Amino acid sequence: MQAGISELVEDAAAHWDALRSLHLTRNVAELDVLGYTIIPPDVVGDAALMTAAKSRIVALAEAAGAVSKDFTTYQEGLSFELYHLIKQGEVFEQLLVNPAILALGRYLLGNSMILNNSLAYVKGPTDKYLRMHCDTLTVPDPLPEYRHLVNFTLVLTDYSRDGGCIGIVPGSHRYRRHPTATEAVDYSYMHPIECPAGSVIVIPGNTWHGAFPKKTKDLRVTLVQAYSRIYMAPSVTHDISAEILDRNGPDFARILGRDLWTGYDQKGPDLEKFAKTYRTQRSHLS
Ligand SMILES: O=C(O)CCC(=O)C(=O)O
Ligand SMILES: [Fe+2]
Repeated sequence: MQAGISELVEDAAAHWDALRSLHLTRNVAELDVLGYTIIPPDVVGDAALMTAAKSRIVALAEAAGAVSKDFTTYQEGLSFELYHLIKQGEVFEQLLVNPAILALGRYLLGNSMILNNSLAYVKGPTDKYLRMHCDTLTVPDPLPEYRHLVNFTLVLTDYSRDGGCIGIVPGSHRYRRHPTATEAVDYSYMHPIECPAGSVIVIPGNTWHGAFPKKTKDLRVTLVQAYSRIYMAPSVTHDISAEILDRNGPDFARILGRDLWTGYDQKGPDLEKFAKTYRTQRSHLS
């Protein structure tokens, strides 16, 4: 067998084993047909970490003055945002390498996937919708058929329509374009994603989504971990302290770009790292 083909065969078998053993095959079908999926709490695991993440995010938001801003930020319908959570608590470091998230993420983005964004939202009552958009903000139409970026939304409080949950247009990933300004505010096709705390909503970058107004008085709390293929410029810095890298394993370091050959200086690239690029060129699962 040719080297390139054997790599693809190996990659396919390894991904299928991981997806099957973690009970994620149904999610792959939903991603294909609907353009999103919900990983249920019992498959996500990490219940204690999710609860701890919620308390930490609310405390960070309050310390950042969220209460006086009614939990809003710069854009209509957008909740109070916190940035780069993995620099703000060990709990976030651990959730970054959740096994179910890694298995689905690597199936969608290749084993070489890296962290693109790390965000948290705290949303209070609002009568505003968050307008619909695709998360591949920097990719022009026509959007690519395979995934460049995937948003893993960790649901830390129960999601309901009246509670201002995310809304998704099922099947919109097939349009392979961003919504127009008119389409972005036509919420009639937006389907509420209702699910219990502890779930993870998987939203690949082509899928149209927004959020509903929040009629209930409590806070909606969300952690977003977005991952991308290696050639997309990350939204957050990968400059993470040695202390944080040392206390986490190799998966963590890889997601933070420590296997990338790019960013070299006059000494040139690390050839061992550079060689791995040829594998990703041959298999979109690598
Ligand atoms: O959680 C929400 O309200 C949606 C935010 C959003 O569009 C995103 O995380 O990409
Ligand atoms: Fe989004």
